[in-house]
Amino acid sequence: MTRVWEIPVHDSTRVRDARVAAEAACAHARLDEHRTAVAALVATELATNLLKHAGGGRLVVHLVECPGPAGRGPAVQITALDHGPGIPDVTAALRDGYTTSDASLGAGLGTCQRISSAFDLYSSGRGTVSVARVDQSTGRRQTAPACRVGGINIPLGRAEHSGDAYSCVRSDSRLTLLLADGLGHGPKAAQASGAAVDELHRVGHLTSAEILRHLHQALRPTRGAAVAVAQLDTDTGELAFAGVGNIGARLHAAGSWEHLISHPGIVGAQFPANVPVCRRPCAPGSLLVLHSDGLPSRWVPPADPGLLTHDPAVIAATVLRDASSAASPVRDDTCVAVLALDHPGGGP
Ligand SMILES: [Mn+2]
Repeated sequence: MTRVWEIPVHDSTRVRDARVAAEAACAHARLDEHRTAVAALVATELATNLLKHAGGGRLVVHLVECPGPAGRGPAVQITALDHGPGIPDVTAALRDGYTTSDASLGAGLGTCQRISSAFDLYSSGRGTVSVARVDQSTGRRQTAPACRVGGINIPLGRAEHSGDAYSCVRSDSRLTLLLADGLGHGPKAAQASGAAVDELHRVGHLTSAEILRHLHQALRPTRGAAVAVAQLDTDTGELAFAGVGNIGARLHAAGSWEHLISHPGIVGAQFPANVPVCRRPCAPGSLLVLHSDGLPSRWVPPADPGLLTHDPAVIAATVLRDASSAASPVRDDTCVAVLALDHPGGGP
């Protein structure tokens, strides 16, 4: 089940809440004292920045798996989202020791970047999204993998657990991204999507259609879920997508966006006799966005191609931020997961 801490940061008392949430998440992830101190410092800095530079925003802390080659343990992911004016000079802001005010007690974004296991930030006129991950590793990742996965998951009404879940497993040349939306929301929805993630880890070596059939059996004791499975063959670059129920999927390839369609049904309850599998060639630079129906289905893909080269969690959080508005409040758990295929050498 996906445990999430969401902290609206609109006054200075919430900075402490941000730190406490980061510490609680580290305890869940069994990170040591040093890494916990790192996460607490980063959460404090990002929350302080929301107040100082953006007139407030929100901080979302959750645990993510690190699908690294060594199968690392969980990481604490800290995401800060705001609708502020944006950072005029990101390069300068990320310089270690940089601060905009003499009175600042903050460590600065450069320090956050240096001490986190992974850190990325996207800033535009629509605001800033920062993502820091802290795991048990010391130092930064040496080599960039050929494809990267990241996401964000925000439960309805700041509930402790999200009824949505995403996960990614790798088995030889098969990299499989799953997004599950347990029916409704609340603990029973979280149980259903959690069961989907658990089963994925048992059957990640199978094809996307076979995985869905196994999930249907595994989810029978639960209330069921909408589930989509996107499987990339990292040798051939072919993506195989199959979904049952209402999971949104958009593929960005060769410069344009395409909807990938799921089949009606409920995994664990009403499984279709035949699940169509959609196959697409995916060149480096392609990007797949999966999302639950907490995100309005008519969300508009980001106009700035520069965003698409960022950390997948930053892309996911930016899509989520820009799709929701005060005029159409979110009525469900909302999860967005992104799979990005890197260009050789890691550049755009
Ligand atoms: Mn839903």
